[in-house]
Amino acid sequence: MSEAVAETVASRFSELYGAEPDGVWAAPGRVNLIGEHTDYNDGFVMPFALPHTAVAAVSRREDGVLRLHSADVEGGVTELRLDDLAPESDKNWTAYPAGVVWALREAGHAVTGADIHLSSTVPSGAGLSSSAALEVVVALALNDLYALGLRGWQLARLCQRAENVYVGAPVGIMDQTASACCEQGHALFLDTRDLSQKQIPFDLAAEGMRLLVVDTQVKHSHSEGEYGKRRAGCEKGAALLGVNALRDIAYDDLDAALARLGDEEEVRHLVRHVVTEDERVERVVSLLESGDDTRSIGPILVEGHASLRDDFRISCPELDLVVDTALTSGALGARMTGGGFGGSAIVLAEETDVDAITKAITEAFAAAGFKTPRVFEAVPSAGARRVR
Ligand code: GAF
Repeated sequence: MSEAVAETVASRFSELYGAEPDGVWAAPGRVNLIGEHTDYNDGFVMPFALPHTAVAAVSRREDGVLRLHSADVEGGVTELRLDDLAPESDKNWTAYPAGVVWALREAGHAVTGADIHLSSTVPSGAGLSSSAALEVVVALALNDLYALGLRGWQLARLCQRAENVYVGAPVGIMDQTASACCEQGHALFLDTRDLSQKQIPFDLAAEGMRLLVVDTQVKHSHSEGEYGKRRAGCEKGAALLGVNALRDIAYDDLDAALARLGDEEEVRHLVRHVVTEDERVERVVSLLESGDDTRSIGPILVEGHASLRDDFRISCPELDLVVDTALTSGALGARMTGGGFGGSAIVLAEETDVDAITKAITEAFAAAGFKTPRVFEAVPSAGARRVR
């Protein structure tokens, strides 16, 4: 994110609110390398931050008023009274920043108001955490302006609560933690049970590779039912198996656990995905840490896609087409990423194959009558920070 962007957001703030902002902050979207739908099962994930960010110019207020404006949404300034903020009272984009203010106050932090102007380059509805970026940038700004002293993972927990309770979307903790805690040049190995973290160096360019994000342009939303149904199914599986969370089923005990699920066919599929996905994250981490050729993670990504498609059943024809076309055009690995039901896929490829793979995917989409996909390279970028 450039100084020029911070300047533009700050000067728009001044036009809107008649004074300079107290500061400007940025928080990124993320792409998940491996570990999908494991975060609400206390499992492992491995996202990294995108260069695309939500940027917020923010000033404190002392009068119990929250004013919100976005460069990305038509309409003027929304003015809310902090005392009126109530869960699930808002179905607009403003629920994300307002939810963060609500969550901070609920947790006992004396936030007395703010003027906020937001502008984001994170594609929305693309499975790249545009909502988490909005939440985290507001949380970080208020953390600084009110000197709350909260750490990245604590901000992530508050943002997740905002999204679960205020917005009403039953998401896990991955996206907010990724936005708050990722570091440039690294993927984040996160244990979602205790939020312990390890930054894993991830520099594909040094090995002659690239990671592409292919946004299918099929929009998805987590407040709609399917995400919640998968989550409820996983919780049912844990209850039937007598564990706190599916994370507690060891990979070596998977067959025995599946046998114990009797005629719970649907739950069996969900359990198998989650337990095998955790194992895939651990395999990717140990391959990356062993210093082996990073190309060896490719087949694990492909296994992950098959599991999401066949067991978790959250892929769609567009995502499958990206993966199949990428693989037949020479990609090292590919899979859907994020919540599913649309959104984006990732493709691991030799640098020299990027153009041919991109062309093949674009042509395959045209032939299938799908919208033109948006393809870009994802470089592990910085997490949330103050930029001005
Ligand atoms: C979405 C959710 F917000 C995350 O918490 C996570 O569950 C992900 O889907 C699937 O891995 O991005």
